[in-house]
Amino acid sequence: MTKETIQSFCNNIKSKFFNIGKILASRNTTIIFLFLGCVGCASLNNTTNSRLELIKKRGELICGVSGKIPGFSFLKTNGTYEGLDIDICRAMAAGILGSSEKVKYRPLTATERFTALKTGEVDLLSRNTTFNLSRDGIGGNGVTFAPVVFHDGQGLMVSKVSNIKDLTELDGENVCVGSGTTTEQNLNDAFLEKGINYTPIKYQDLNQVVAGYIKGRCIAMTSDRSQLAAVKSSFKNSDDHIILENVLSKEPLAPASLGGDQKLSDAMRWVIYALITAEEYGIRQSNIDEKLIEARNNPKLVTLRRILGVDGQLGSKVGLNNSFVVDIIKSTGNYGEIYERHLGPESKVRIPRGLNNIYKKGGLLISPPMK
Ligand SMILES: N[C@@H](CCC(=O)N[C@@H](CS)C(=O)NCC(=O)O)C(=O)O
Repeated sequence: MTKETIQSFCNNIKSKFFNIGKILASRNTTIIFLFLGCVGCASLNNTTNSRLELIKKRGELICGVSGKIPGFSFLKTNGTYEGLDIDICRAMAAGILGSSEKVKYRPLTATERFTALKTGEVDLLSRNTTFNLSRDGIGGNGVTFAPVVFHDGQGLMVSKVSNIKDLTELDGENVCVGSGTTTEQNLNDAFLEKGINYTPIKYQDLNQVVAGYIKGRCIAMTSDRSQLAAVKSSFKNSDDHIILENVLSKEPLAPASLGGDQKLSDAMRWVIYALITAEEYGIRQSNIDEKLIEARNNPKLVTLRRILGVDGQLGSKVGLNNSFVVDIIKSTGNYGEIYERHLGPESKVRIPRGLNNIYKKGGLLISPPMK
């Protein structure tokens, strides 16, 4: 194109826009305002467009879970789910919708989970999912993690008769592992670093890993230690198996939502923090009504009043009802109560709280201030 043709092309465009402007102005100036208004609407939509609104409109939360891990998420014979991950879904529903009953559970394999988030099949994952850089980053899976709900580590289980006491004794052996997991990668890293040769026998889900191990396809099975404890507890001859002392990795398990949705991730984050804060302040399912009366009657109880939504309107700042902490605690109890129910000494799985205690009791669970 010559300089002249570019010039005449530009003039042409300019005059066309000028003419359209004139026509619009002469016909009806309100059209211009409507047009500008719509531009405003579009950008407003972009900022309010969140899965959180969709969940509220639908009146139901769709939670992606495993469904196969006793103590975490397990489908009972009566068709209902139970476990720590399930109670996290129930707490989310109580916080977002005011009722812990408004949840639908979608069982997902490890490989299916991130696709299910991406396609919108589920609103969030509460599925023994390890928080790591590759999953968090936009260049990776691009999900947003809520605070960690269970600090785990990878382990190995062997039968007692194998006489294996340490992972170095697994040289030249087969190890059963689930694919699409951090477990697969950690196994490779840990064994490579120690110069141990092994053959991974890969399966799609936990049940298959266990079946492979029981059938003797491998001498050891590896997974998060919580899953190994859950599996071990489900064996009739539980004492015939041991979980080795070796911890191969850090596996901080956290709920996750699709990245780039601040409204939903804010809401999820503060539901988890509400569970932890409530434990810190001794707010329990059994005393929540008393605590609420106490807070309402005593203006000096500023912290309690804020947490329970008597003052401060904290919930509305993260897209939740101001009574969200009360709604959650009435439904599930605090984090400690959830833990005791599914993993405590009276439960079937029984995992000592250790790192999963609140910081005041030597654990890693801490909530930023609710203020
Ligand atoms: N925390 C690890 C592993 C979690 C995991 O999904 N493990 C496998 C078992 S090896 C699994 O699918 N477990 C539950 C199931 O089978 O539904 C991760 O996030 O990758």
